[in-house]
Amino acid sequence: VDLDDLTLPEPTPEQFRRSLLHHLQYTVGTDPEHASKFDWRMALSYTIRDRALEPWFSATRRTWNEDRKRVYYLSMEFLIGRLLEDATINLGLRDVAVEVFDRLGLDFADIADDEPDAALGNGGLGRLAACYLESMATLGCPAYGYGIRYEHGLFKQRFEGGRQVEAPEDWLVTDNPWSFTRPESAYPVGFRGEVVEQDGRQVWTPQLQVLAEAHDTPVVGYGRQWANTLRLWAAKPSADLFDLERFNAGDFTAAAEPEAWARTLSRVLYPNDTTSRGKELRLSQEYFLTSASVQDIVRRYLETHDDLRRLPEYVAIQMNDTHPAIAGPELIRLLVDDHGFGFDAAVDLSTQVLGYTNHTLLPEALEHWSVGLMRKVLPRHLQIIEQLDRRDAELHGPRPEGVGLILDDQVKMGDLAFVTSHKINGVSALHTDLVRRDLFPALDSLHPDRIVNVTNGVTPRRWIALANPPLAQLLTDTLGSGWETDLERLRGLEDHVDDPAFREAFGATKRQAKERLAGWLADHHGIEVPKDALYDVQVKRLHEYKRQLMNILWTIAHWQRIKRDPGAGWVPRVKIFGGKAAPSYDMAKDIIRLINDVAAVVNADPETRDLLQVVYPANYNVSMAEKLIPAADLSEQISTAGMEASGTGNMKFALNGALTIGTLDGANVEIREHVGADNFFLFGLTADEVTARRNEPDHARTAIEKSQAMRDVLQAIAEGTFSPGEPNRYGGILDMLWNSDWFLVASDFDSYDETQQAVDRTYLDHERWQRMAILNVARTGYFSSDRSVREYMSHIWNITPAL
Ligand code: DL6
Repeated sequence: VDLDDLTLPEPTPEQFRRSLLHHLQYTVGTDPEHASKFDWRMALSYTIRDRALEPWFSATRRTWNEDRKRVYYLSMEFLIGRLLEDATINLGLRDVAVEVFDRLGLDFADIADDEPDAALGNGGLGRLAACYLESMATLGCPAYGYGIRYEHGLFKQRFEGGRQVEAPEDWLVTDNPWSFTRPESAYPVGFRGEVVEQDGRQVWTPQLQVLAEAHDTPVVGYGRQWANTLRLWAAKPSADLFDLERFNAGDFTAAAEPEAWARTLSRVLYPNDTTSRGKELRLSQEYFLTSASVQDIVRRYLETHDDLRRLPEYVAIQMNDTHPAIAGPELIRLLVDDHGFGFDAAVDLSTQVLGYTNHTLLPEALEHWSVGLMRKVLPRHLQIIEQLDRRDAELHGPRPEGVGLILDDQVKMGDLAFVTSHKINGVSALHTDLVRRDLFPALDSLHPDRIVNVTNGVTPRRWIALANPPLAQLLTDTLGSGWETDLERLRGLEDHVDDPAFREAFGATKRQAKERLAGWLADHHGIEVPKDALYDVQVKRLHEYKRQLMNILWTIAHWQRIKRDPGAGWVPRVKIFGGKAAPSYDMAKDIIRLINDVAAVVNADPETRDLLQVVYPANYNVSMAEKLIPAADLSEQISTAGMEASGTGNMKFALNGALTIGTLDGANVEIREHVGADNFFLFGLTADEVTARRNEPDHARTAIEKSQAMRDVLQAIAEGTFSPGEPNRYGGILDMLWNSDWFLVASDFDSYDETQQAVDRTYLDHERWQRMAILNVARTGYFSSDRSVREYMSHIWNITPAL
């Protein structure tokens, strides 16, 4: 077959229109007169998808023909959001699509807005994986993302009486036009059972077997030269799981139980991002993803090679945190049990192939599995881990207390990932230092070359071109095209910072984004906000270390001050919050309720209404972020220093011209270095000061007693100002603040307060603010995920891109 015959030319508007109408009729099965928004979206998606297939096929063919090394990115989460508009932009078809819909009397943006978010992730780690997939495709790095095709992604959030209520998310309820089912790519994944020794070999006979079926989504790079694959595994019970004997005996429920268990493996995303609860289902999900992926990787390699010893020349596997850390033992198992390798050779080979990214130091997020559970679920893997542990002890002599893969009957997944990887990376310079110093000091001194830093990045295609078209247009008008793939070119904006016309144009892009957000808040959430206030935004998962609590306490302090002196020339502010709390995280849910309670009181106050408003649109997700971030003037990055590994929202805001109020935490440190200390609102204790402060007895009480503002706020809460008739509603929060305050809200409060006042003063100096905002955009090109992916390619994966 001459495949070139099938190649689609770059469409003229007329050809695009014909394609669209063709799909509407022949794929969706309707006509323009009767088509709903959904029908149009599907027709558009198929039209765009047709064009994505070409770079997808050609990249795949080239990778095979040139026998290229591939990267395999294993992640339990891919927070990809919507795909349609992103693919349209990356294929260079947005203008044509807008024009065609215009001619049809329809609005492209409105159609694109119909797409549900693919919310297959909780937050930072999953969104980072999505940015990296897009950058790998843009750079021509042959890669597969491997994940789970959860039927239900991250829960939907709504508020009832200010409280978070969760409902299941159902992105797959309607057709997913982006996904191709590959029934021929299905792998058995075994669980439980026994290991017996036969002729000196260990033979594992699993008790349960589940099939992992591949569903592929093309990920198109910007400039349509390359596309990679996101392969998501869906769990299907293998035929023998259905117990026909029991069924025939009339016990229908019991007969179907193993089948139902199998399906749960890809049923729901675990909704916690920072707590590892050590549950059997989670471990099983992690193994399900990992085993299917590793089998697929080895199968693909063996299609064109016969010597597994050369695997590291062709395969790099990146473990996105420890969730897929069972990849080491799994690869070792395949090499030893199925391919006749000796244990040491298998370990050496696996280690050369694997890399591990650490995304958190929070103790509650560091995964460990009890030996008992491991033995039950993955008995052969436990043997391998024990053998690895013994081997490590033999190689390195007596080990200090606490060093080893198994401690207190728990398998430590971070240590396991470390010893089976050739490189371990943190996600910002500060975080990597802390990983070295606090998390893996002993392993680091044994393997001083293994820990490296790769500071996170975000894709400018989604976070500027898609999310902020007016700013993107201004960048193109000012710098020419090309900034999308060479973000350091933003530096060129510095030449224009003194030009009043440019500053005016820049200000206009922010105004447009604010108008768009205000319109959306009114239409979709029934919230009216002024368009000319300072938009002060904190959007991210709810967690005590991220300190949304400090933000809302300050909001109360600010409200009290305005009330005391309403005519003092205040800058009107809209305080915007967004984010979900893990369903079992009670303190975070209390904080959500407090924010909503404060919003209700403050927004109803006629004295302050024009000067302060608090809004918290429910169900924050990627597509909401795309609306909020471009409109922000102030970006709240206020975590307790030493606790936020990197942050990536901080980068998106700065790239969209918001100024940061932040601590010296995660990538804030590097953002500040890049934009310059004068263009960043710094406050708070440093990471080392945090450690020292925590050791001071009564630090919370002492700090509160020193702060009149904080005392006034706590008193108002205690009096029930925000919970009329129920003054004790926030007793838990107050008790925590007075008596423990691990996250040092009280210690940092006054510094935050002073810095917020500096924000107001600066905002009043319009020109100064504008300059600072422009310099933030100009100097944050470093935080493109293209730069991060290039660093992974050269420091970890040892791969050269094809483009
Ligand atoms: O590296 C991506 C992202 C960081 O930017 C955040 O600072 C960090 O909190 C986040 N971690 C997670 C959950 N961690 N685990 N496991 O999302 O990673």
